[in-house]
Amino acid sequence: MNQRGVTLWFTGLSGAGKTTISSAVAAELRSRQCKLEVLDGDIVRQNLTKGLGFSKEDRDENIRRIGFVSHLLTRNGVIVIVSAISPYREIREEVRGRIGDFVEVYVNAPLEVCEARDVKGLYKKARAGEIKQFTGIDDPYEPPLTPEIECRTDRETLEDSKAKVLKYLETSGYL
Ligand code: GGZ
Repeated sequence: MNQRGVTLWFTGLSGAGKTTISSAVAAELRSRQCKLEVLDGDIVRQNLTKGLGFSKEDRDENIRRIGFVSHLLTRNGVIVIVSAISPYREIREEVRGRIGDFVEVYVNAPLEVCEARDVKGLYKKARAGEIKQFTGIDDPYEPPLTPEIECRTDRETLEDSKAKVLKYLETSGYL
């Protein structure tokens, strides 16, 4: 049977676990021979959206471009895995409306937890004022109100989160 395309959109604070969960899901889907593409904020910003910063305008532009590519891929039967903070609700909803087959995954860990993890030392720099407009510190994050999936990474294991996403794809007929 032909694979149905869908965009899995991972949103959440820096350090919440978006890349970790999305990579685990991607590995599982690859092992099942699914057609898939991964668009990770970090990588996308070195290519497709190179030169954009972190003002609201630039973040929205970043998300709009990622959404555009995701749409093209999704309508061609690809499972697209996006991982981007995407802090603004309105633009996430705009992208959802455009793509249609859109699954929002809220990767949720309290700011204190993300900050304690501080894998890349960015929170420390943000607190010191060396990075401005850092999400959660001096820039907003608008949590999804009705995400299809929520992963509480401070309370559940990576296996739990991965299983939730896969189960959703199965019960919704994407797998
Ligand atoms: C948030 C920032 C910032 C600021 C650099 N605010 O955890 P990371 O390091 O690896 O991922 C973050 C990434 C955010 O890019 P996105 O494309 O996901 O953002 S958005 O969706 O809002 O457009 C973080 C790093 O870049 N980073 N400066 N000021 N994150």
